[in-house]
Amino acid sequence: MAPNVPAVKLSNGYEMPIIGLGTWKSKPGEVEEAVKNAIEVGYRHIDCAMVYENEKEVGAAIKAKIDDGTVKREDLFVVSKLWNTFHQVDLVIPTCKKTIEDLGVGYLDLYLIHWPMAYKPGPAWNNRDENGKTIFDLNTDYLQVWHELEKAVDQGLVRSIGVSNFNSQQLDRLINNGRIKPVNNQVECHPYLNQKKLIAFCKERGICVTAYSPLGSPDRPWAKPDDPKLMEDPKLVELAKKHGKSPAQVLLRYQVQRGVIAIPKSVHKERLAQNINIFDFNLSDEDMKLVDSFDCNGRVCHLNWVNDHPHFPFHIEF
Ligand code: NAP
Ligand code: SBI
Repeated sequence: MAPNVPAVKLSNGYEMPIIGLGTWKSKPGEVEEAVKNAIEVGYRHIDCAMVYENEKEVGAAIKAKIDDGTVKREDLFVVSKLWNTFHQVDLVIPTCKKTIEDLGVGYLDLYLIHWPMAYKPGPAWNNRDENGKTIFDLNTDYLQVWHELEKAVDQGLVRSIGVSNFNSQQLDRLINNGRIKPVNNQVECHPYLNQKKLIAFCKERGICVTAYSPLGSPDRPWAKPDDPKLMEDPKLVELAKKHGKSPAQVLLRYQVQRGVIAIPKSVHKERLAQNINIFDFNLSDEDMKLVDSFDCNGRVCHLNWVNDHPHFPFHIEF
């Protein structure tokens, strides 16, 4: 039977399921089946982005599961993100509308600024100069982007707005200058980068946190054979054995037990089911402390190739 997934209440009253499906790297040819299977096994939260180049296929799967009566639109929590080449004020609302159109969902439950860094618009996701360097747009500030997202709420395109990959200073700048408070910050989070300080900071401000790459993103395109593999960490494997669960299940249970939303990606039905079946066991305080102790600044989505952008988020501690 599909588990009943708990939800986190957002500061504006909407509810966001604590486990969602990640869709980055899910190929257009496999993501449709993955999303259908995910809905089948109980997922109601889907994490999307225009830059994943698969929103039409995700949308086809959502439509299929609404058409066959498995879910209604209002049962789903659909998230998408505005990519860095669409930060310019006249591009934000049209880009949001294109995502809604591709997903075929009518409105988004949550729309995020994917990164605080604006890139030059153009045909590519990263428009590069003759040296292969991403061209930044230094005239567009994420605060202007935020004001456009506020208009998207006013226009009924999106129910909630938030950010991704924002640091504490960038969040406070939005809070102090915006009309609407961000409800969510989606950041890389797993035991090798447990984000304790950023999570506490967000909590104090009523902002919930979504953990991306909660399994350590082993399929990230820049992974090297010798990089540490979180799911194979011997201490984690031992803890998983003790609970009769998989390492992935322990990683996800760790997040939900600390009130953090997690969005594992998989295109395999058995893993999709495994990753949402985490509500029938508990990690003890001692187990949680052990997992906390794995923290080692092990960021995998470091984007160090754009670390000279003035709004690069990872130069300060959190
Ligand atoms: P992840 O969810 O940490 O890991 C995905 C990898 O784990 C895939 O290789 C998947 O393989 C494998 N996997 C899934 N379940 C498993 C299980 N039970 N046992 C063993 N292996 C398992 O990585 P991610 O895709 O980087 O992060 C998740 C989502 O977060 C993304 O898809 C995206 O939606 C979001 N994200 C957002 C940002 C951002 O900037 N906002 C950045 C990164 C990620 P199979 O698919 O083959 O099963
Ligand atoms: C992409 F589509 C291409 C590159 C890339 O690198 C950083 C991580 C990221 C992102 O920005 N959001 C993701 O889900 N993955 C990504 C996505």
